[in-house]
Amino acid sequence: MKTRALLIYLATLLVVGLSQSYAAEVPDGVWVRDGYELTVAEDTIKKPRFMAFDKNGTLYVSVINEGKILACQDNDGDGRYESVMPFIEGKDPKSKLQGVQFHNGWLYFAQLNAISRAKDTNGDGKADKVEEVLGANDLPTGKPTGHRWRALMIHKGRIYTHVGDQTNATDEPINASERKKIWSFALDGSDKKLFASGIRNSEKLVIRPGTDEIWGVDHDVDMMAWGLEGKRDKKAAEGQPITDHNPPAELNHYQEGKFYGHPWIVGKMMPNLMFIDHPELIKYARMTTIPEWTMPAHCSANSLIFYKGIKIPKGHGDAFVAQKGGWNSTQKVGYCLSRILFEDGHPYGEQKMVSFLKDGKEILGRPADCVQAPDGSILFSDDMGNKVYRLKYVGK
Ligand SMILES: [Ca+2]
Ligand SMILES: [Ca+2]
Ligand SMILES: [Ca+2]
Repeated sequence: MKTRALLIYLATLLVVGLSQSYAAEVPDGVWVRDGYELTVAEDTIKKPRFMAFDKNGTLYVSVINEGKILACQDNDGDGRYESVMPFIEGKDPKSKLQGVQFHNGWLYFAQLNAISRAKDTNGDGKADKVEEVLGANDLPTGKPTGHRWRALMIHKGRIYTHVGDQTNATDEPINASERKKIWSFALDGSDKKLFASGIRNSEKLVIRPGTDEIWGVDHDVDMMAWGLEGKRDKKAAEGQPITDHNPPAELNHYQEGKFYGHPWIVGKMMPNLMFIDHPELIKYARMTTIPEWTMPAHCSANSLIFYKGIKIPKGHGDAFVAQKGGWNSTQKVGYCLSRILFEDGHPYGEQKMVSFLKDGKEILGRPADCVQAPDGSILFSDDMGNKVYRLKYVGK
């Protein structure tokens, strides 16, 4: 008996030792703001995309390429999610399973052709009740091209969704397509209403704490001045002096009935140079609501959260933005998690929190989505490095 106990003890030591020595580390060269600690929360998921927590602290992660949503548990509360189980699986990767949100005991999830909800009714950790709330016929979809990642948000009994432009910048009458717009529905899928338009690609919508305001980040157009620059050689810095710096990525406050400029007006009321001769350019400019904040061109601001609580000093009400970094700049831009500082409901500054750009050249990660964990830390997914990171304030 004694020997057996000793063997079990030794085996446990070995397993603990091995799991510790194999625990993934933050790559050398990742920059983290002073006062914060960056650790790896999860490193077994291939291309983790969007994330949501339920009330018990289970983290759900969508994996587009595998058509799955994984349920992750941090059983000992150390910030590392050691248990990863499929909650939903078998969805077509082409359906772009992305947006997830927990609401009223259900995990809602968005695909290009559906918004559904799922529940685990027998406690085995897997969804066994899955219902389609909205199908392809109800949803704004259009051609399966372009920016196909469906945003999903539920707020005050309404489902909000958006699908981006079917091309880089589609010049068509505003009402010609249901894309480039935010729509809302009742929770049972009825009562479809147009909410806002002129939006290129806002993959996540969020509510600003203490309000009913809907906010989102919008990727703006690529190749904007290529027609003037006369070159498509993105390796030659002199080839795109305008396109490298324009147009900015946007943080928008989306309001009912408003138009946000795309594709004709970009950033803070600047004409999209592709449409400089468009007969209705000024009409569209007069209609446009400009962003509340802009971020560097081609940073690919992909997702955001508003921070709630006190675990990050003065963090309550600030936005954190996952910037994936884009292809259309000769310089590397983005590849970071940034914080947009708010006062009286409006942004006034931006700080880099984590940067995955080493020496301005080497890309060590691409933040895709961010969420606030129940313990007040921020988790963000990196779908290039196959990790979920955890950023925690540790300063005094
Ligand atoms: Ca753990
Ligand atoms: Ca189940
Ligand atoms: Ca805009």
